[in-house]
This record gives sequence, C-alpha cells and structure tokens, in this order.
Amino acid sequence: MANLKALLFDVDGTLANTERDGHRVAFNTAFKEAGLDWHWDEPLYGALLKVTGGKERVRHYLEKFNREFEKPDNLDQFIASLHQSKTRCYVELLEKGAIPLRNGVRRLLKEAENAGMRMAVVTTTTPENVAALLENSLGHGSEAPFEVIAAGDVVPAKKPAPDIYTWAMEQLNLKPEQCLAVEDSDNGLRSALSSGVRSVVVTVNGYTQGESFDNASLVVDQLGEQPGECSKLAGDFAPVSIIDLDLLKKLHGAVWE
Ligand code: XBP
Ligand code: MG
Repeated sequence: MANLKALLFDVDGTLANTERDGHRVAFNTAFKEAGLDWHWDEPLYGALLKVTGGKERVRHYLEKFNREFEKPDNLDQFIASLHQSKTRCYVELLEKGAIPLRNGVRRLLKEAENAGMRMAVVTTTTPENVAALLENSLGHGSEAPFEVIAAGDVVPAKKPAPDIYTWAMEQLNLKPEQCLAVEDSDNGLRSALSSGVRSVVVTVNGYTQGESFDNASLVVDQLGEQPGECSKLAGDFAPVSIIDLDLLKKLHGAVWE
C-alpha cells in the first residue's frame, strides 16, 4: 500500500470558480481595452475551455470561431500582449474580492497544513493569478503551505499533457504513487492520470459537470465545509459526506493497494 505524501491541487474550477466570473470577464475587458469587438459569452467560453491556457485559448478562438479577423504579422506578440492585459484585469478582479474559494477548500487546506501534509499547486494558469487568488482569499503569505507552485509556461505542453504534474512531482522529489490530485475537469484528470497519479478526486462545477470522469477515483459536487454537504457523483468509494484528510488517505490506500 502506498503512503500518501502530498496533495496536488488544481486551481481554476477547483480552488475557486474562476472561469465564468473571473478569466472570462477579464478576457472581455482586455479585448475592449485593445479596441477589439470580440465578446466571449458564457456558452462560447464553455466551448473555448476545451483548450487550456489563456494564450492558447485566444489562438484557438481565432482559428475556430473568428476566422474573418485579419491577423497581425506578429500574432504571437499580439496574443502575448493581449494576455498580459487580461492577467492584469483578472488580478484586479481578485483584489476586489470578486471570486471566493469553493466550499470546503479553506477547511481542507488548513487541515492538511496542520497535519504536516505536503502540498503543491498544479495549474496551467499564470503564476501571478495563483498568487493573487491565494493572497486575496486566504490572506498575505498564503502561498507558504504550498511547497511548489507549478504554473503557466514552466512547461510548454499544458494539460491534458502530463508535463505540469511530472514537473511538480520532480520538484517535490515524490513519485506518482505518493501523490493525490484534486481536479475539476476532464483535461485536468487526464493530465494527472497520464503523469502516473492514480488517485484523483474530481470536484465538478457548472462548466465541467457534463464531462465524463471514467477513471477518476471519486467524483463529488464539492469538498464540503460541514459533514453532509458533499455528494458523491461517481466512484466505488462510499459513503462520502465531506472530503477530509482521513478520507483522502483511505481513498489513496484503496487505489494503490
Ligand atoms: C485553467 C486554464 C487557464 C485559465 C486561464 O487552468 O486552462 O488557462 O483558464 O488562465 P487549471 P491563463 O484548471 O489547470 O488551473 O489565462 O493565465 O492561462
Ligand atoms: Mg481546473
């Protein structure tokens, strides 16, 4: 049986519902600031979420949804500068307190920290976004419980590629059988599984609830702040009323036994 040594947390959609009311809104503000008439409404953004990474998502939008836009010669630079404005707008939203953590996240992070469990962030989003989310929701210095922040362009291939998980585990000097991932999307689940991490808890959200999570260890609607708040949607592991450290250890043991 493999002992659980670290929890690996995805950010967008997992720690907070940042996509619809955060990234999407920030993209639209950045488009307006740049004098573009582009607007990403909620359904369009849901379709665009299939591609991870903000810069990659803008490129995908131009290829699939806005082919008539006359691309500048320096397209890479154009997208990079648009994305920089988007990051600034997103951080401003977080500073206004626009996006709270999901139910139960604060509790589980505290419980894991108190128990001395090692933790890392494993995300495709930009590092500034992670720092701003943690700082504005948990307070100053709240990156501290995370030994590693694996984020953004540190690896070229974003989720669902395994690279960001592999990179994070290398930094922690741990093997996949020592880690459990918490994710919210099919792209994130596939990334974790293909890196060798087999115990993965998925907490679905509005954008991902229709996805199929066939190889997840456990799929729930939320972590839950109080016992009884969390409902199991799929997985052999039962019963589940809250996702706490004890349950994660048992789940991990069952996956690797
Ligand atoms: C989600 C993503 C990110 C964000 C936008 O990452 O795919 O691209 O949507 O952030 P995860 P950036 O679920 O792995 O946290 O614009 O900074 O890429
Ligand atoms: Mg996610």
